Amino acid sequence: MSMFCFQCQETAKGTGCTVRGVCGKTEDIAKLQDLLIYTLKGIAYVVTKGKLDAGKLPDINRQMLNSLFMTITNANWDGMALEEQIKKMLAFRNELKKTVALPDLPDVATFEVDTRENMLDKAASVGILATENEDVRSLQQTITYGVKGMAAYSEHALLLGKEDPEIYAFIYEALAATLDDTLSVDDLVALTLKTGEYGVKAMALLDEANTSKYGNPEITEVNIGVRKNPAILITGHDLTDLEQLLEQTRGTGVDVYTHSEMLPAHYYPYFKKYDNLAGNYGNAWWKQVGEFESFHGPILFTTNCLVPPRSEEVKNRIFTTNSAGYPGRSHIKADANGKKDFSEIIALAKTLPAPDEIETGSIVGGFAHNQVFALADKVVEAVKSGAIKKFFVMAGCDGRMKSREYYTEFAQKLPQDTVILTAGCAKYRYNKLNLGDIGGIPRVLDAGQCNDCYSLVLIALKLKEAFGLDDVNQLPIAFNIAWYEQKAVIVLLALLHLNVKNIHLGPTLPGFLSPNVAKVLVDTFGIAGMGTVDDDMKLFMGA
Ligand code: SF4
Ligand code: SF3
Repeated sequence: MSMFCFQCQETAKGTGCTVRGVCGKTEDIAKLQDLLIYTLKGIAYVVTKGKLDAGKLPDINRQMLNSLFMTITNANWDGMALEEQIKKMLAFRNELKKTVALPDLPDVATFEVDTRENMLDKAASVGILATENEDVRSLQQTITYGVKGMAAYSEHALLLGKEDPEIYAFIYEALAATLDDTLSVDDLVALTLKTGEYGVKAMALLDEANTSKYGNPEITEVNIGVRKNPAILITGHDLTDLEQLLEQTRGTGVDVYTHSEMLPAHYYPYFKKYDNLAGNYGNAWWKQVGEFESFHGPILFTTNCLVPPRSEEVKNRIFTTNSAGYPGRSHIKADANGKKDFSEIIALAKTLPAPDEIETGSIVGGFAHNQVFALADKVVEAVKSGAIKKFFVMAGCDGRMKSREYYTEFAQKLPQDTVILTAGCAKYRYNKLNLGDIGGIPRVLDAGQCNDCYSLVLIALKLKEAFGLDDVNQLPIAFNIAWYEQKAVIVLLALLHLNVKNIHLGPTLPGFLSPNVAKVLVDTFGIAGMGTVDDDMKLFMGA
């Protein structure tokens, strides 16, 4: 076995990628990511054992977030960038060690690597399989993946100037706990739920960061056709990058289109002033391979999901920033004030043709908490009158597996008196189906990006209050969630922390759940996998 990774839904045979990732990840990249995580655990060890105040480590905290984000599926493919990050974090660890007197430091706090070769050697002994007990390994990884997702959301908040020292302290606590052999399975289950608790905090922080800067999302019609100008496509999740790109392209004759998870940017009032924000091009991340070919202009990746392009022509139009990376391509860094210079991208756009039209029309979204609260009376009335019988939370990620056609069929077969609440790139499986409305309330309510699942939670809590219920599980809401990468893991853990029961998770249950850990989730929370559309429909509708 040359590598081992089972962090995403597409993992080989549902159990683990051992030769090369289904995503395209090579053995070297997998190992460098493993070693980067191990290096972060070393820092977490020193911080927790040394009882250091996480709030007082600003540079390390920020680089912790960035490092964790770099290891998320489809974020960073650049071995050189990973190598550099490992060295940077080792230097931080060594500096930290000088500030505390800790006896008998273990390997995680003392190992040194300098060349690619000895990094790969070291990685071979510190990967996921280094933990022998299958259940302990499963919980350690569940916590680690939740922490990765939490770090991603915290990094977006950070780039908007919002930080929470408690989240950093928890990240250190959680990573250090994955090194602790004395913890029982029960301790680790408790820590898994605590990870969900901090996931809620991270999503709330990002919501506050986004809405305080860009306003509350509002109902918006987004053009999915194209104009005739040359253009730049921006993808990933980071709104500050979009803002800077729109400012810098203003008046240049270059349009900007969003792709995949950047679509919800259109819902924020702040971005409506940019007439160079032309629309949304294409669909979820996995369709980028074809869609980027017909787009013709440069593509800026602000985060995952980056799929390795199949042609040099497309590759040469890729630019990355933040935790995203691709070997041989420009990575745009911020200056000390967070400003980025996108002039290279804009100059390239001017030399390239306008995008080919792949579809026309528009889609509607913007149903985050504030907008739905504004409609609350109407929604409550529709439920009371029986016009809305049930809500289906179908948030999460999309992916390329054929079995995900389930979600399109499920949406199509849902009775007319049901409403879908969505967030994340999972929406592309049904957001162009024209499923109609119920008394003016659209049957697909898109709150935004995957982190905006936070909005769906607030909406559920608001409905609980409106109906005078004690428990969200008494509401007419079913959860039929699709997952792919580690941000979906933190969303799931957040829902479990909030005690949401009977979540259906598809298209397959995570490969990183051992049979015993999966059983705990099934027994405690009623988690279930995906069945056939007809069976699941009967189950959910109670027929
Ligand atoms: Fe396999 Fe997913 Fe890991 Fe890629 S990220 S190597 S597909 S488990
Ligand atoms: Fe999608 Fe990658 Fe997860 Fe933010 S863009 S939801 S998969």
